[in-house]
Amino acid sequence: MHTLHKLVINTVTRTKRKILKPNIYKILTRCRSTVETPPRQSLSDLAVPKGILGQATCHTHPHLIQPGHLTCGITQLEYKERRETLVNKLISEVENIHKSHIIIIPAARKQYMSDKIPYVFRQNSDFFYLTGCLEPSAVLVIVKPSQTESFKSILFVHDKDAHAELWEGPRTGCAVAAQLFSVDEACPVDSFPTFIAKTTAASRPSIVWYHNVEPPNPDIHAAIRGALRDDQSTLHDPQRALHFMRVYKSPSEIELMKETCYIGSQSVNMAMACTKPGISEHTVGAVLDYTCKQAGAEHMAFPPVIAGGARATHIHYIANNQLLAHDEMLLVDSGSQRWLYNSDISRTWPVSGKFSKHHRILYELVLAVQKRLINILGEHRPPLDQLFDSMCRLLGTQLQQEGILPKNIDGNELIGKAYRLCPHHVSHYLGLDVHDAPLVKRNVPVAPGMVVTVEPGIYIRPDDDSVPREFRGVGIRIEDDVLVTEREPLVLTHTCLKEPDDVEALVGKHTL
Ligand SMILES: [Mn+2]
Repeated sequence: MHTLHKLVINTVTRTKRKILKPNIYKILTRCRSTVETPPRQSLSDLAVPKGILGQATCHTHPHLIQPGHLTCGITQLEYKERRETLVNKLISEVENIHKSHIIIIPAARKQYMSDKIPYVFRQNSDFFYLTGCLEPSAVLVIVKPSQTESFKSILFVHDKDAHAELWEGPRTGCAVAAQLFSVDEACPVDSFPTFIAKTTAASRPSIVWYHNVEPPNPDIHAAIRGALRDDQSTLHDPQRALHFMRVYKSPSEIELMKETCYIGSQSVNMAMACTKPGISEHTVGAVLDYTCKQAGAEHMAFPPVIAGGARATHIHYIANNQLLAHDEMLLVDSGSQRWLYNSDISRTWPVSGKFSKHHRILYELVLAVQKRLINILGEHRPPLDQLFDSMCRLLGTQLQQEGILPKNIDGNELIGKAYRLCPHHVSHYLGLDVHDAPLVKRNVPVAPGMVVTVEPGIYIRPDDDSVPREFRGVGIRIEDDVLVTEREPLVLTHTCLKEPDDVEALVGKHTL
């Protein structure tokens, strides 16, 4: 990253210093700092065990995790408190003191691209949010007996196994997992089916909280379904309550969001700097990937859209295999994942480094709408669905002013025409998942602590004869990640260039 980072900085120094505020070193050194305030840990039994374990710890990977934290930026206590909050939320949803509650949250299992060849493992976000555990196929079970206030957290993990560890690397094992993840008990995953059958049988009548649809680990699904075959257990879904927790970011999560958004921003800036006519979309993708990883991301947040010219009118274009032509605009929708927290950024820039007259008209129009929407988000904190209505209205009016839509239409007809040119939603929640907390509907007003995207666009097909010819065959989207606060909304991706003059100053300034 150092070399690439210097290159972007030098480029910008030569052109316009103010457009990049380099503080990536701050991010990279944050975790190495020895002057960090010690994390708040009220319970003396919370401590991260030493030794080589199944995942990075503050002892083995001090360059990644601060002392006393379980995962980067998050303490054992915060994970413990999340489990407590979840239990209290679920119990208040279905108040019945005569019933026991059993909450089952499985980890993701490994996915394979072909025989024994795994994809990069991605933990299930709900499970990670409650445990900080990165182990595949683990299971969190929380048991709260009827008539009692207290509950017990049990984590099922893979126990130590010399042969398996020879192939796959060290495991945390049951003896250490309880301490590491600050749960009451850790048991081998193999014992989960028997445990769940016995526990449900002994807890009747019980309420079992388990996400039954699209289970993250189908291997244990049958065991859970089997345990529920009596008529004294009722199945409920814990996901809605969990998503209502996850949608509000804690102060430590906000720091992690700032960091991933900064990394994502710098990678898109670098992609701009490397763009030249004749290079392929795939090469731009390699720059994004490299820059994200060098800056501390595990990988990109999703397969990026890197679409030159009319290809940008296909919203989910990810073939990314065409060469970029001099007269095209390039739309990039990309993001980084750092410690499972995602950024999601879209920018559109001219391949040549200079906007054509008509491309600039469209670009400035989308940018004006995007900035207005960010203001609306702060001024009114509307539900995201309402922000979408605002986008359609604003786009319609602006397109009319530029003579792109006919002047003689208004109201719903105008909004309808604008919607046809921007057929996707203007916003989604962002966090551990790119489309975060999907069970929180977009009809609830946004509130401080939420991170949302603001991403208006216009997509004009080459054969769209309802639009003047000179505007056809282009897709433009500008997307920032915004933290809703008590005051002004905070644009977490503010270091990613979007002013047209700044963009022109950066595009093509770095030779690969
Ligand atoms: Mn998005």
